[in-house]
Amino acid sequence: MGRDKIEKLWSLIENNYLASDKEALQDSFARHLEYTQSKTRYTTEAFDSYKSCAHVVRDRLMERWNDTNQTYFNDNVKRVYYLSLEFLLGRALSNALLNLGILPEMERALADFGLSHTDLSEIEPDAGLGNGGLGRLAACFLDSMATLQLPGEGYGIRYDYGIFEQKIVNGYQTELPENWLRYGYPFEIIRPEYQYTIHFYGNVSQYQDDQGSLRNDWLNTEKVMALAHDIPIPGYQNDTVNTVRLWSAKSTREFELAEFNIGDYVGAVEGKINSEIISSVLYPKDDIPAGKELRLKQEYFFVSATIQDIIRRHKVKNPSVLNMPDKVAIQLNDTHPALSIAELMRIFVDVEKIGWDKAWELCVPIFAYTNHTMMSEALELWPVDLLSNLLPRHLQIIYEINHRFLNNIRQIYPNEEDKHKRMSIVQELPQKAIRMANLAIIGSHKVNGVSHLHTELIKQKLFADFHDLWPEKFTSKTNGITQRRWLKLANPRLAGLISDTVGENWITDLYELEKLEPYAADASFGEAWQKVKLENKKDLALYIKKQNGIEVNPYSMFDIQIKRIHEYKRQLMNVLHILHLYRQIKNNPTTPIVPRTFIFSGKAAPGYYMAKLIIKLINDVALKINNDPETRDKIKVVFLANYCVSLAQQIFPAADLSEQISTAGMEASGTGNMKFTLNGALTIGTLDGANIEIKEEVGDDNIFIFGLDADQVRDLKTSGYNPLGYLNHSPELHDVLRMLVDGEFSAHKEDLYKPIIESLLYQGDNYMVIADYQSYCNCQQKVASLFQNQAMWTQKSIINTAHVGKFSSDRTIQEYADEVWGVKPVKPKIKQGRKSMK
Ligand code: 26V
Repeated sequence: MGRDKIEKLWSLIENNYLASDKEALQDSFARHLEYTQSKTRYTTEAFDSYKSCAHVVRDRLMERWNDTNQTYFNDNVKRVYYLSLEFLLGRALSNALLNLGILPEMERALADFGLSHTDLSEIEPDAGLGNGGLGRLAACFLDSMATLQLPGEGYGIRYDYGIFEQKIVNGYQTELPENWLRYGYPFEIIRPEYQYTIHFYGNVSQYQDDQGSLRNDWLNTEKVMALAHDIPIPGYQNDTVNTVRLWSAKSTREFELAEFNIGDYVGAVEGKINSEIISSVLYPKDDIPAGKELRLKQEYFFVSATIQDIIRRHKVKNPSVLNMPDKVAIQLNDTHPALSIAELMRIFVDVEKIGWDKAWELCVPIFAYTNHTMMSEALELWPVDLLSNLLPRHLQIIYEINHRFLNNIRQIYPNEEDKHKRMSIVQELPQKAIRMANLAIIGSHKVNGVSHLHTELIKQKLFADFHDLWPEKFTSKTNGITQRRWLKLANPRLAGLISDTVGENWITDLYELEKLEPYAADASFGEAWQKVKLENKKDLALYIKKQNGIEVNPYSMFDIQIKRIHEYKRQLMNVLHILHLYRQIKNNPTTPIVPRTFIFSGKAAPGYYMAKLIIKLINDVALKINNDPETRDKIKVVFLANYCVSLAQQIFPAADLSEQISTAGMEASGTGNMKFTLNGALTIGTLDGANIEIKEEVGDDNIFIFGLDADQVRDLKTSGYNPLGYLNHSPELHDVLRMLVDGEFSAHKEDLYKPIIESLLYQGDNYMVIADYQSYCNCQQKVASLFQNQAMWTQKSIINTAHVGKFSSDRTIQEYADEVWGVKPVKPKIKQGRKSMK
């Protein structure tokens, strides 16, 4: 085709842009309804309107998306790739409207048709491709990278089924598959041009090449294709639109043909389905990471496609891979993508034919690793048998990395056999297995924890040997959250009040909220603040009524614990306190009590028996207390099913009290704690994770801290902790546990809660619920008395929001960019004839 003709096309495209005034949006919407959705006046459903609206928005992301990508490409900038097996993105439509700056205009456009963008937004299913904190953190980071105009791209898996849908049946959690793609996802663009072959199994053949060097070929493999789907990630009103690229598994055509040729048509189709299973389901986070081959396949599938894509992109603009560290930074979100280190080494050594030492010298500065948990049982360990079968060449490479590493440390620490064993990538006993964290640390130039305390603990405990060896590798990066989603979108009333008072700059600079401080003691501002909270609580009360059929009093204290259900997070301690209040009222119905609504929400891993029993307990307690005429006007208990990003956006704005009560030393950071603070809730919490930093920011008088700190927990454990001893000194606790033993909440099955009692009293109470119980109840008493002074409470609420600036993920990402990745902001060059947002 003639160049001039192509030029004609591109000048047509690049000199065009889509207007976003009301009429243009309406016109676009109408077109999509007819031409994309194929709808008439008789057949249009709410879903069609949602989809058309999504397409209107998607169209408007495209120009900036293309210009952003072109700019990064043309300028050959250094990029950061955030590798994560999980992205809990939540809904895209309202976020894109906000970040494109066309929310008000869209509202007006739809209002003319009797539609509202909030109603339409709620039709969108959540993209729930994650379990909890780690996956949501990845999503907040994408938002911040785009807002800071950093050339950052996410890589992940396009699971057909995200985190399971939780239904409560008879008080028990049940899990249903969450087929979020069922009706198509309008925000993804399939990229058939980016497909890679992924190899599994097979064998390694060694030979000498012409130069006499030893070479390894990985042969006779089974092959699967990885197919790219891109989702745009818009920055906040700044022209930048970054990408998260998700891989889905497709069978190879080659594979299909072979089977078809032997005439087994149905068998061929079956085989095709088998290979495509790799990207079908997100693994729920179980208490024991099972050595499941499919999970390992997912990890390698993801890693191989991603590394191939990064190298392909690099080579388009650079003569060789030798300058990769100048152009590429790779962040490993936990060890799940840590095979990347072996994969990059394999490509450097086997494919690019670079010598081992040089290859390693290139590799280490590219990678950085974030650890997200102190719990040693959650560290990934892959049995050598599994690896040698699935990825024989990678196992050899891991052995080689380990061999060289051990040689080094044997010189540095001669005669310290135990240390060598601890630091080895290979665990020998009880089963030969690969320690993914050791691989990640050895192959990275930076390793970080996600709060100050967590970083100190990994330095001094979990990875102490590595910290001794490489102290400069370790760094702390306290987590953060995006205020765009968690305040501006989730809580429009509060966002409005704040912007009316101190302006809008907080949207991109959260420290601006400090300007609220002088208003904390201002009575009329306090009233406005309180009114917002009340309205938000009324909204949530309506939702509770609709979902659970429970009437709650919006003037009661909304005391909320929403997060994964896990023993270390101690939802159980919260329940014991509720039982204590219940007992108090029952024993003496005239005791003055501050009315509270206890709200829980969260999923338990499907195989985690104790966590599921705790959900059942919460629901049983709710059933009894909510229906007891003596107590139901004072305390209510609500378990909201199916906790997810969009539900979270409805709950945080309505919170008075934030429950952050993990056993000290166990919650790496927490990010829900930050979302509560942002929305003006006061925290009751232990000195754990980022709670400590929240306390530093808001001040000791504006947070309720109780219980043992991490050192005390450790000391008590080592000196021999006996929960029974506490019980003998606390008749109140005795009474509370008695109710569980006597089956007061489980009339149908008296010993239902026996495992809970056993674990607390006779199995060592690993999470120190009993040890912290009294301190927790005392602290809750202080909370209650403060709540009686609404003016004072409100003042502290304002101060909390005013001091939350540090916990913006913009701050976190700026630190990673400066101290770990070495990437700089890049302004997209907007094509002539197009309109910039700035
Ligand atoms: C482990 C496994 C193992 C089995 C397969 C699926 C799966 C998924 C995730 C994990 C590890 C989860 C670690 C995690 O989520 N940590 C949380 O990270 C948050 C963000 O840094 C932090 O705020 C939380 O405190 C921390 O618990």
